[in-house]
Amino acid sequence: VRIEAAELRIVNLPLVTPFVISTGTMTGKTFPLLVLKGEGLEGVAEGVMDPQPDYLEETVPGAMAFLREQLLPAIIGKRFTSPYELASILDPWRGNRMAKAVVEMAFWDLWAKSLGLPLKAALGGVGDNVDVGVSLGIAPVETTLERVEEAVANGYKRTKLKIARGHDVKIVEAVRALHPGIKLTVDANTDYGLADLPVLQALDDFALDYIEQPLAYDDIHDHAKVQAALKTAICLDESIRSASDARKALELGAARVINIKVGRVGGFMAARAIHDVSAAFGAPVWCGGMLESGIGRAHNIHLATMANFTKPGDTSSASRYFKHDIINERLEAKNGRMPVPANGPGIGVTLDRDYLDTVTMHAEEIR
Ligand code: OSB
Ligand code: MG
Repeated sequence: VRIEAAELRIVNLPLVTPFVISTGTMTGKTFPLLVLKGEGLEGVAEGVMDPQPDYLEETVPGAMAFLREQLLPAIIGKRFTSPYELASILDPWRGNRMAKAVVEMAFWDLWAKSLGLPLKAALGGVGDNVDVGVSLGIAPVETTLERVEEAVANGYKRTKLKIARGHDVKIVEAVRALHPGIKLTVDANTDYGLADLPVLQALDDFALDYIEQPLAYDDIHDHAKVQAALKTAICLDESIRSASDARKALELGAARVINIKVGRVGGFMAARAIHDVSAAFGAPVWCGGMLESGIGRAHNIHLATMANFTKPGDTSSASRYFKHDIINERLEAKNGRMPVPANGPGIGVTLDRDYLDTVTMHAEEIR
């Protein structure tokens, strides 16, 4: 496909409820939206960077400048016969994985559409739906218990509790007391250090499926020390940027489970490589989320159809986050299973351009 032009926007969607994690509170979701145009088709993707660098280093303003001034001009007007060819432009550049992922993911959508294939087929995934769970933000015990009750009643296959120092053992204990049998996990988003090992060891007694990202976003080594001191598996999210990171983490015993976010690792080529190296180590993976709109959510669901995504992902119903989505389709899970969107080839969802215009903060055309 020849990429003829790009439409680049900043979108802001209000969240139904504020989402609180150890690094801060989100009341809305602000993200770059990219449409790549070529041969009468459109490939769409969104970026997962935050306005401020509080999850990883990349930011919305930084990504917008890089996309506008360097990345998009480097690919517009060129023909790429597959994502492998596009990688030859993206790979030599260091870092900026979230910005590269927006372009790479939009190209996969465009390419799959040019082949008339659903994205999952282009990726090598199978199936019409994927297992999903919920991610519950930090909240008082009573609120959390209500949210867990609701998630369980809706049939979600796993409940993930966000934790932070001082908001950990008590909350897990309260949830476990009422729900002894559910698949339960916690996500610290990097809030702990090696000195907090006793707290992590206290969490070891609650039959958690895994403890996600207890230590620093740029650490692998110290996670190996913590993993050696726990029965519970560690799952790495922020620390895994590439297949090489995954290989090192699994080799060192720093984790036994990997959270793959296609938007975090630079796109589907990297996501698939992490999936494959994890499978080679016998380590299950699952598909994480970043409170994406329907566009990023659709990409995530297609990714999660690959064979080694054996644990429930974070791609729960869009209505849990947004009153109104920017797509025409409704991405809603039933009994803990999220249907793979299939309204046409590629990601299988379509932009609701009228609503999109009302939530667009900024728009530009690059050619
Ligand atoms: O660590 O998985 C995370 C949301 C924002 C930033 C980081 C994370 C999350 C989530 C939300 O857990 C998952 C979702 O999209 O539902
Ligand atoms: Mg996480």
